[in-house]
Amino acid sequence: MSNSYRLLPLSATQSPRADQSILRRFSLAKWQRHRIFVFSLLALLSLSVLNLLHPIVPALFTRSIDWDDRADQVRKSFLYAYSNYERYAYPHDELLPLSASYVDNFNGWGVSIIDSLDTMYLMGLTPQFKRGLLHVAAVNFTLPTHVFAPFFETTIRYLGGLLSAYALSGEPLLLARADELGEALLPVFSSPSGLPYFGINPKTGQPRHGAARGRILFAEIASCQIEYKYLAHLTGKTKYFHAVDKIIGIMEKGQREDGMWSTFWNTSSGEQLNDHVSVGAWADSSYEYLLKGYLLSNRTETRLMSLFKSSTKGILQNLLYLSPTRSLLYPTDLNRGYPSGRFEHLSCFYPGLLAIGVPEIYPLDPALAEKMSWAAEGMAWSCYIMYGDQVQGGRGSGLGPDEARMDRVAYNKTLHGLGGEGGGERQDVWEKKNGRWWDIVEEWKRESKTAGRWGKMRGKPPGVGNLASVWNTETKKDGVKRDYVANIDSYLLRPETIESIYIMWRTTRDPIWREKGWEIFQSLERTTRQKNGYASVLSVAPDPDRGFPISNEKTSKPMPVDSMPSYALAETWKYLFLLFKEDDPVPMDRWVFNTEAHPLPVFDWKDWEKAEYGIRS
Ligand code: DMJ
Repeated sequence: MSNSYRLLPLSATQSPRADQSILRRFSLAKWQRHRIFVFSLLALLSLSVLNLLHPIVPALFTRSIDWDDRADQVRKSFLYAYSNYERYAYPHDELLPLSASYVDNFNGWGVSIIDSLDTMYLMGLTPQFKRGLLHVAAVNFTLPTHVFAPFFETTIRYLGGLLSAYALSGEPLLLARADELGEALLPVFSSPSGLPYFGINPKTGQPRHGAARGRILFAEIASCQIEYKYLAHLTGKTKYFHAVDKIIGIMEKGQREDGMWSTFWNTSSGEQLNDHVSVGAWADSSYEYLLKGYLLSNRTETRLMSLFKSSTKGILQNLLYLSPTRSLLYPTDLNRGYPSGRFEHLSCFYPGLLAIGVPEIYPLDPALAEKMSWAAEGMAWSCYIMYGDQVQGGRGSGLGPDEARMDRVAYNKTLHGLGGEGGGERQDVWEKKNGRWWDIVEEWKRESKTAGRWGKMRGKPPGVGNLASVWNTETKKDGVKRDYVANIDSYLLRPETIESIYIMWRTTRDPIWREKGWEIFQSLERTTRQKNGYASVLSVAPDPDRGFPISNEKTSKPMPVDSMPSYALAETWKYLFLLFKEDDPVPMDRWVFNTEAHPLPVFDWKDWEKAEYGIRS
């Protein structure tokens, strides 16, 4: 007879005295219950203490992981990529890892070498760095008269690469060549408005429009600020400063009411040409350089900060949306006010930028800074999820698609339309607002303030917090809606997600970001490593039944593409290495990364420079 059977009638009808053995057993059971209660209490207490300690002493929780060893594994991986470049492609622009050959797609000046110099310096790859210097000494920054250097790419990769390697190593040759290149590119600003042309012939000084004649992208307008201003400071050449600072004046005048700028501009007139706004392709780094220019000048160029603040507010209010089921927070672009629902890999630099901006904005606008920190965390997590969803127990690529199309709630006339229960909105109004994060957060703030004690908000806002990855597309295996389809399914060795993960780690010290970065590094190794280097892949998301749509049958991996872009050497491996390295060789309070991950040092303008450039603080 079991205890439980005998105890039941006791509690219901019998006196405890009636059966001493039952009483003894009951007492024993009571004692056992006490013990369980005490143990549970202790366990709860320890969990709470651990939970309290977690953000304060994250090192306690990762002590068993040798992060420097992981940094070393990244270093070896970079070395594998670069050695293959040196073997099959040196001194050309980029390695073709499948054909063990090369391509000259960025002026033929050896972009992989110059883009890699600072990565090699930081990783302590001295022989490779020295061979890189020999190339810098020998390279001829010239082109046949009918060929034009693209200004944006030449600035961020070559000029940024030379300046950063100079700042780290102090090697005068690097500055001399940077100055020579800066001079050769300078006639690009000779348009009537002062905006840069698309390209320039460095020999003749002849500028040229891009494929869309007379039109330039917003990203191409201002992504030269920090390179040219640092060069102005190093050389004392005021023309460098004035050429790029004029663009800030044009941006100040042209800032839209919503705080942003259009993606297409007329080079000659300096006017904006379309009603399309984005933080992804066509726009990204021009927003980035507002904050970074301010920080590089040791917070003295305050006009850059006010543009950064107003544009950040506009972006947070207008471009951030939540997916309907998983509440994935993502930035999208607006066409005439309508969100496209596109979530680009390129825009995954943005959470990192916000994280850097939070302490800068806080003294000026604490409420905006609070939203920035939520948005940074939520979007960085969504960017990671794009990778995490493709891991699929190690069967998938573990890499994020170049672009996802996010689900949105479809307009339902009865529910959302005129006379319906949802407030009655016209379809066009609904299409713009449905899922807009700023409005949802404002609503959440109002509601949780009323619900919470002492008017304090409870929990994390919508779109913020860690989500689990989903195994497969909806209803196939785990039955969870993903909320997106990968509509550009390739992974091009891009850095943006790793960049934000790195910044989230440096700013929050939450080890989860390092763990996620490690997961991505392992996916990179598994999916993109080839016999002669690393290769982009055509497709990251396999169909649960049929595997990768275009796959390499021998390996059942996604089909590789014959390309190893120089930005992977400059950015992807560098951010991974710095994420795991315990000692930080480029602390964020003293270094500012250009958009190609080339760190430039924060500097103080001299008095004469302040007077010349009208810098007051
Ligand atoms: C890089 O060349 C730079 O980060 C640029 O700003 C945009 N993206 C590419 C890599 O994806």
